[in-house]
Amino acid sequence: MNIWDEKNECMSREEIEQLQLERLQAVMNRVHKNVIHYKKIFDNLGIIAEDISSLSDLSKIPFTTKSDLLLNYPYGMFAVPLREVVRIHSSSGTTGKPIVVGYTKNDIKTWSNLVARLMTAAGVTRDDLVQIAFGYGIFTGGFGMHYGAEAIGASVIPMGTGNTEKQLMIMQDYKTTVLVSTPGYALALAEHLEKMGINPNALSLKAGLFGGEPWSEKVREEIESRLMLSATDNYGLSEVIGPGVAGECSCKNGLHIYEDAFIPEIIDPETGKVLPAGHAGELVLTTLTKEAFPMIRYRTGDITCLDYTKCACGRTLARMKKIMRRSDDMLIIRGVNIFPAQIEEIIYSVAQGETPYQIVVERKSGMDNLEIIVEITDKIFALELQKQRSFQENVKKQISAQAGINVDVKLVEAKSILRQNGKITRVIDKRQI
Ligand code: DLL
Repeated sequence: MNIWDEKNECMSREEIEQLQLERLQAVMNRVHKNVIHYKKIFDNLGIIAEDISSLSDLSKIPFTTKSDLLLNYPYGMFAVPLREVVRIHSSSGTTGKPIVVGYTKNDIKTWSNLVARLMTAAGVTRDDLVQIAFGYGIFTGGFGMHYGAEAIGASVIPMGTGNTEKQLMIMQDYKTTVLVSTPGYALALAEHLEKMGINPNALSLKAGLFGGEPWSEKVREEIESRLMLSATDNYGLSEVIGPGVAGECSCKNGLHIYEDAFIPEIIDPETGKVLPAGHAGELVLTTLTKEAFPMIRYRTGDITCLDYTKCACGRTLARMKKIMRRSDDMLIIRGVNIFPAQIEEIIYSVAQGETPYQIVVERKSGMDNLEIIVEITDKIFALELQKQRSFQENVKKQISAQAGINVDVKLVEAKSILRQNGKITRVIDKRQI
């Protein structure tokens, strides 16, 4: 079994912990000096890097949350001057403004190597043709996976998202061996393949690297049998680096977390208390090697649990179980993160006030679909068809511009959305992961 960085992926537990402690102290010094947010917190609590003499001392430091990032929008959490930043990506905030993350030249190298590790673990080699069907742009998926595949020396086909028929044509003609996408899009490709009457055995796919959204073992089996490939999971988030935080090896028994670059902790999402290994809770990550955008104890909102036993592949890194769910109400639609509060803000602003609505998420022909159902009230111009249409268009346009996804907007009669105890359930998610 190939390992990209044997030195860092196969250390003894003592070696990993020693390296983590040294790097943690260094990153604490850097953020204390360069990030006002952390300087204030450390000074208020009287904490300096030397107070952290073992990894268990990490719990003395408060968490960093999405709201801290929003309060410091856009560049307040950067630990280097902008002139050192060579790349900017972003991800959804809970409302209004997005989260902005930056990378120095070194960060891009670090990131590429982390992604090269997960790709190698999933079986990718320099002989592969890797078709990347993630968005290239402000989302970290496309560029993140692209640079990792190039670091390995594989041939990359930077397809981007959508255009399913063309994806399949290229897959057939160019003899793609590795597919990189969300698991949802892999299912959509499988569905289209069947519709076009193409036998998956006629493709050259051997591996599929899927991430960006939660998926189950059942979905893995479905993708593997419909696309005739070996499917592995990989995990990451923009705030921490993008893809490249953790990935499965061919044992498919948990995602290896690159612990020389990140310290994982599991906490009780209610109390914030650190939980022992094996207990499910919210994953908290501290970055150890990032220059532009270091994060100390970042609350990911993702629920999982950790296993520190050695894997049959030889890696000694902790493994996290597949993400089970979120600790908050974030939705992931075709790989894009959406907070219901973001959508509500847009609906109310177009309606110029509160108005009854419901969000319904379904999977249609393998693709996530988000529909917003809005009751027609005076605000939405009962009886005025043209104005109703312009309301629908306006909501769609603003959600597309602010959240980056296309949605359907359906208008229904007043009082027709089901209420329980007088209240509308805001989000109905009918997808089964
Ligand atoms: O989704 C980074 C990424 C891209 C990871 C491509 C893997 C592949 P964000 O847009 O910031 O970054 O979304 C991060 O997506 O907190 C999880 O809730 C969810 N997520 C990402 N990967 C997985 C996964 C990218 N493998 C958020 N399983 C995270 C479950 C995932 N959820």
